[in-house]
Amino acid sequence: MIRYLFSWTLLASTLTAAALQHYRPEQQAIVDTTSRLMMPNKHSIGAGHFSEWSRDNKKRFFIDWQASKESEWVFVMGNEGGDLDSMASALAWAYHLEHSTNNTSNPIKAIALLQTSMDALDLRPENRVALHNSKMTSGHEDLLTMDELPEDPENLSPKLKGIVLVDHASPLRKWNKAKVVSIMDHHVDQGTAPKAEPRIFEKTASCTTIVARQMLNELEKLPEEYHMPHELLELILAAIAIDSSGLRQATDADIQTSKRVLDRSRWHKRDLKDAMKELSKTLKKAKKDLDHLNVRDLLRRDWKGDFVDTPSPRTPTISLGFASIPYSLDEQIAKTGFGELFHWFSIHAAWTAATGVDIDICLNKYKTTDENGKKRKVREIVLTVRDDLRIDAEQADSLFKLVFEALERQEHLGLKMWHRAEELAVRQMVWTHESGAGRKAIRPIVDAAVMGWDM
Ligand SMILES: [Mn+2]
Repeated sequence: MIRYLFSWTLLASTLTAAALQHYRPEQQAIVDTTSRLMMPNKHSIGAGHFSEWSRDNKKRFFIDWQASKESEWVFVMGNEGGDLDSMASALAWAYHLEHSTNNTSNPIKAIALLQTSMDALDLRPENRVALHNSKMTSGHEDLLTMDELPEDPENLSPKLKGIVLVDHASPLRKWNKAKVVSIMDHHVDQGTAPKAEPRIFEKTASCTTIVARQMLNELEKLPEEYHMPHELLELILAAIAIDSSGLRQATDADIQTSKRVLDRSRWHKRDLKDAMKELSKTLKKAKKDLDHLNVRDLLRRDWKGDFVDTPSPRTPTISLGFASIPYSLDEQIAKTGFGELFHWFSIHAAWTAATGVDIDICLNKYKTTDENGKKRKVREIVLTVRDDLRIDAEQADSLFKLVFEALERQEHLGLKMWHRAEELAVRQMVWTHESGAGRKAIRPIVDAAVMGWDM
């Protein structure tokens, strides 16, 4: 059965070490050397066909980059949250692009890019379990991550043949200059790249469903099918299973596609719903196993951010970040070295400084039981604004006030002051609420406020 893999390895990034010197981490997911997850240990090379392809694919990309042939490559990228859906979608489509065009007059070189740093992948234990089950190399060395890019995305993007977006609707600002050749997504269509092909938006539980269905449709039309490794099929099933809670919250497309994938996998004799339920149970259990993570890890684990344009002539773009953390602020404070409020805010400030974020919002959630024994789901919003990156103290004060008021105006959120709010410093605020609104709801409110900021 499924086992955890406790064998970590440090990335021996000899191929990219020189290039990384020219790399500007402040615009990127940062190269984090502090994570205690990166313990050097026994190296375990992936045994599967899929791992072999993935490693060879990455090697070929670095060799081509060194020879200034990056223009031959298509990047297939998921969103920067780097969850299992983004990872499986990107890997599946890159594999498909290469293999389906292999024996044609127009072979495509395609590589999956995971938009997190390599060690951030370990902050998602469910990804670790799924990759291990798919016999991938430990430490994710088969996969290309942001901290391994030999060039800044701003410079690299116009040189690439193109990018394929999976599991997000429009590219992050730093990829703006790349040609978007295809989009497959289950978020809201933002009208990006109207001529992309394929260009599919559909409300499925998992984006991997859309990618796998397209892949199988095209595969079945080929004069001769290429080899579809069972490790990839199982990775696809894992992504769909976790996003659909074992097909309990699935669309018809999720169900039909996972059936097609299952039929080609080693589990073809198993009942679809049983297999998916079991997968989901194992992965969800792994996903909850976060108690070993420190505050910095929790801040990085599920973080999404980008630049937002403002009408301000002085500061036309602001960097905005959103973390989702499944612990209360009190629990997080208890995890800090000193176990005190000041230490949480200093760890947080070190993270936003390193990431170059002007406004950072942490969305915490936790469960509690009230005096009547009733379970309640509580959420917190932590708002902070820095005055030492793109904006000065006066601008930061006005930006803080603007976002503060924009959030407090949302009566449906029912924001209440956090019980220790009076201990907070300037440009720090914490609220609690039980409205159920998560990042999908909060982010547009903050984005809209910042887009109207002019100072
Ligand atoms: Mn998704």
